[in-house]
Amino acid sequence: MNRVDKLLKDIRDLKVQGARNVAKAGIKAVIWTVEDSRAKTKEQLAAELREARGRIMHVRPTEPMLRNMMRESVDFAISEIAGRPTASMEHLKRIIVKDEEAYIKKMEASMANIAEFGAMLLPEKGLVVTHCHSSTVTGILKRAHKDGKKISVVCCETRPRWQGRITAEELAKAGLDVTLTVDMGVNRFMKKADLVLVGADAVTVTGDLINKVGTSALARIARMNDVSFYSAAELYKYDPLTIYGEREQIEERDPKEVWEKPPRGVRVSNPAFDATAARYINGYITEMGVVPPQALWTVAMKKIREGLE
Ligand code: RUB
Repeated sequence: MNRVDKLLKDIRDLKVQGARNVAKAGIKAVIWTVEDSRAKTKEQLAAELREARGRIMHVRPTEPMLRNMMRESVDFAISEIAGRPTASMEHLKRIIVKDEEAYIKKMEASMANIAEFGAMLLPEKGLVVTHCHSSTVTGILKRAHKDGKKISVVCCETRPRWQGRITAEELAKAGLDVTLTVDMGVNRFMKKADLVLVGADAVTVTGDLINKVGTSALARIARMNDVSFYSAAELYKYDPLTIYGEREQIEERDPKEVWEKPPRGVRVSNPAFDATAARYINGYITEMGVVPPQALWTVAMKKIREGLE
């Protein structure tokens, strides 16, 4: 198995998890495709890039950030190939690798903005409930802690793959006050919570949020208790295809993740994500600032070349 295939397998097996990390790994897969290419001609290199993009884009189905970045960055690489007819193969490869690395740098810059806006939104002292593991959410919480805010965090354990443990460990290491709860145990903390803060895998044109399964229940419990509900989402999480009526596909994972050997007659359901209606969401914390769900697509379209232009 070559290193690109190995990386794609790691994404499928959740060794790489979370939309941003998956998108970054996608960019890395493009870089490795170029570095390992034995293409003799520029046409062959472009064809290899197109083929790799197809495989990378669909490695997990509910990841528009990965798809948006693959479309944009590989289109750009192909335009570099077409626009530099006299460049040597080696030179072209170096240029493409540099371009791809620039996408990762831009992601880091967006993350820094989100962390700043998100940290400002948090109270000086308070309780935040979160779910799953979102690098965007932990980025905000760590930034708020660094800014001197006294934030306690309740992490839902997030069955069946326990991503809540990753969040809890990361935040505890950073010095935050952390409690891990079984998923449905979150109800008892909600009355005291100041805010629910989750990540995003996809945001639709109507402002609905697709995130780790259990997020929609959390949003409803928050609303019942008058607790604000925010999602931290880089604008690449917006799926431009939803404007044409396409529904975000929800990844259904192997039932064995839930129950290795269920008894006969028991069907096991294991959706990775669920949809939270925009009406439960106070706002999305993006790199451009905090935007209401109904405005997200307009702001996102300024960033994403694909779609309405
Ligand atoms: C992860 C998950 C995260 C989002 C956002 O699901 O639902 O909340 O991907 O993460 P999984 P980030 O573990 O199945 O990938 O903010 O890091 O993009």
